Amino acid sequence: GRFVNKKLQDTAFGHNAAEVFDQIKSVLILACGTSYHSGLVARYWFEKYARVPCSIEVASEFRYRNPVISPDTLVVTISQSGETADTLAALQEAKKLGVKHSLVICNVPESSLVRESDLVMMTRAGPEIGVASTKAFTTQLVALLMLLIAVGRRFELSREMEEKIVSELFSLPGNIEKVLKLDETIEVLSQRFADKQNALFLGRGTHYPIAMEGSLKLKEISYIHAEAYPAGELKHGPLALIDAEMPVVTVAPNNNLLEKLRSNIQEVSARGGQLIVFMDETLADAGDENVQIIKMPSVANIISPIIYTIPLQLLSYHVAVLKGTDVDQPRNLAKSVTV
Ligand code: F1P
Repeated sequence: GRFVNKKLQDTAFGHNAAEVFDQIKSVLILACGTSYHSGLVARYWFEKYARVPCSIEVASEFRYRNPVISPDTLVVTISQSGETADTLAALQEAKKLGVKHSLVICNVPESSLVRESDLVMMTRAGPEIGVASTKAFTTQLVALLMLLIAVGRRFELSREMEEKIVSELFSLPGNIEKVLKLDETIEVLSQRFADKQNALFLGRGTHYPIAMEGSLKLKEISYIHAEAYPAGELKHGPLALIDAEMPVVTVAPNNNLLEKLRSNIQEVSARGGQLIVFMDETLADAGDENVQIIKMPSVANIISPIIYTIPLQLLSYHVAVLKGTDVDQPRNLAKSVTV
């Protein structure tokens, strides 16, 4: 989009953005559902790359505990529709508690959250036709990377990292094209899910929220009970569930957490669990009878959450099509939850 230029201007977020960004001491993210998951990824980014103190909560819980919040916090709401009642109520609660600055990442310009926020970043993903957020999610992540640059500059984001983020953003279209070529492989893979009642998703670091999002998509459109765990939590309970009837989807990009993830993969495979591992092509091996490896393009850590989301979305889509559920209009769900 038009905000991705070499010199990201503060004004991309609103005319008084520079003034706001200069004052803030921390970031608080509030969102629901898929939008909450993009916020979870952003928390890793803000803290890891820029040392911006960042907290996040599901907006639907925020107002029930009289949160302690400092006025120089930037409240960032994230919402595809801009009409999610809980997110709106959380923003209003934050203002009541004295917060002075708010920013929304949103896909609908004429929405309530846009009206109620000081600063705005439009995702411009185009209309989300289906109920379940998909392209809204990946564009939220892009918007959050741009916010990381704008806010992070005032904290400890290095010049080098800033340039890296910009150049990796430019690499996204080409990498996404590559991932979309996996569509047929994933369609075949989806057959392994159609008769299953449960599935588990594992990830670490920024890819734990991606595992959460993969599991939410499977629930929303394929009606398969799915849970996501940080891979390290496997041995603290969920391992008891593993058998051949529980496919385990693992997101394993090329980063320094991969070695730890490998031992989790062995834990599952040794118990007869069926593993599907989305893995960087430069590291992928052949797998074994219990482990199916799907080779992903090798990408920089900073953008891999965006890239690894796509095969998980495709997987839910193909499982839903196989099961004959309505991909665009899942039962019981509304496009924007306004009550
Ligand atoms: C939040 C959300 C979506 C989900 C569904 C119900 O919406 O939980 O993530 O896919 O549509 O609402 P929003 O605040 O991002 O519009």
